[in-house]
Amino acid sequence: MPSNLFLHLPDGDADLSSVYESLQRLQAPPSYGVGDVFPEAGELAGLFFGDSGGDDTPAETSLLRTAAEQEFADTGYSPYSFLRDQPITYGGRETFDVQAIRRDFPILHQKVNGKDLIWFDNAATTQKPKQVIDAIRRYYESDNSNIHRAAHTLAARSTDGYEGAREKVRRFINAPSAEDVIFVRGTTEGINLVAQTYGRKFIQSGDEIILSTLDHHANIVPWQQLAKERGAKLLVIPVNDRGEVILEAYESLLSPRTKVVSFAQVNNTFGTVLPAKTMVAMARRYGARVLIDGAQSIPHTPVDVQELDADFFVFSGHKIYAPNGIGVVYGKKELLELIPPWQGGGNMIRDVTFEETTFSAPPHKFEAGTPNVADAIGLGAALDYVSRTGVRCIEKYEHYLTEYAREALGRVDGVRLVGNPRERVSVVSFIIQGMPVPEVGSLLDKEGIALRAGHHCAQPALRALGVEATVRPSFSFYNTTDEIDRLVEAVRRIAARG
Ligand code: C6P
Repeated sequence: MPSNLFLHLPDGDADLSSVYESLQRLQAPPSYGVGDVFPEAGELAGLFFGDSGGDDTPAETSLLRTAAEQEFADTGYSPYSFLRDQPITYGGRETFDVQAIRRDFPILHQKVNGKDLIWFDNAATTQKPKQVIDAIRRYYESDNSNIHRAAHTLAARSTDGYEGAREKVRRFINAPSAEDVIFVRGTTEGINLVAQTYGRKFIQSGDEIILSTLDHHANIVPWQQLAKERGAKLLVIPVNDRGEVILEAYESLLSPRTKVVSFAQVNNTFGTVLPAKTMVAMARRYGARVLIDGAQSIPHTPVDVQELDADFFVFSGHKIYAPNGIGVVYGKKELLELIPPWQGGGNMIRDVTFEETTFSAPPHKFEAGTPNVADAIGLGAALDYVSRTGVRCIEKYEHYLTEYAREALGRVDGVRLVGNPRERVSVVSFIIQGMPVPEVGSLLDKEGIALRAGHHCAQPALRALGVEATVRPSFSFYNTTDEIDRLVEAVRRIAARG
């Protein structure tokens, strides 16, 4: 049973010291302590004071909630907990109500193969709330125009929408300036951009680039291509049997020859959360530049690029409830100014003659041609949606779902969980003894359950744990334990046949 209890603060400026004092006064069960304060972007702040991941009873959780409700009765702050998937109401207001969230996602409400659709393929892509769909429709119905160039009203509206979305991204990842945020098609394009600009300019023969065994192919192939072209060497951080990077081995790979370290903050096959901040600090000691692939971290954990201190942070919009075809490269200003443009064309120049071109300042220097305005606006709407829901709340709820699924799947005869990282999020990988992975995927599809069954574009990671493929349910905050129960039942039936 989950034990997480939160406090929704109605605005980000709440007097947190008085909240702390009130929490200290609570007659909480001994297993609870006051945790950290998590001011969220936008209107929500959250305060977590549960025993994360513990196995406290519902009675204990309910006791604490009642105490919290009394303590905060006059403040307007709303304590709530994740007790199964029941909506928790406080002061007549529902707080984290998964059913209300689900109503925002039209695609979830359909039958597939005669069964209610269960979308457990969130690591591949997330579904879109109507707020995002509406933002895109509104844009095409009333504002569509090319940007930055024309004097007319629609161009001004489109430009404002596009640049407004850039500011929303800046706020979401806490970049120092919107000028540090470049729009691209997605993570893959973002990593290629950095490899082809920073990499081509600064990587020399004999230099070393460090990657992790847990990386997606998108963070392997571009660096491999660059290394071949420049005569550089790729070194790979190994993993242990749990599917965690071995930090001592990473330390021993680092040297003055290390020019770039690039790794996924969250792995897409086992859900491993890497100690990104520590890994960046370790690379810094050797003067290496660091790229963090945030494709799987951005939807599940708060990201603060200044705290991480990475030189580049890239992610895809479609993994965080935004449309396909839009993504982000954050880069430190001094680097973006130093590195050459990637592609040439309109929208990125100051002046062009047939002899010479001078380029715009970042970020426009990296955005040649007509950009994907509508989907950038959709990304802004998605980040608004996630911020309103509360990144910390999402993280805690998804952690709960992941642990619930791991525990239940692990108890099914014939199921072997693959990977057991101690810090993990959203993903469970498993195989069923004697059953080919693709067949399990097809059988689950017949039950209306969509998930990925294969190598997940992370073959080295899977091979390091001795398998070629797994079945991979991956969770979002619109999923429920009832859906997980249905998956587990289906897996039980399949395993019994195999
Ligand atoms: N992983 C998955 O099912 P793009 O395709 O550019 O949006 O994202 C690529 C990518 C990069 N890094 C990581 C860690 C990823 O997980 C992904 C995409 C999907 O796991 C599709 S293969």
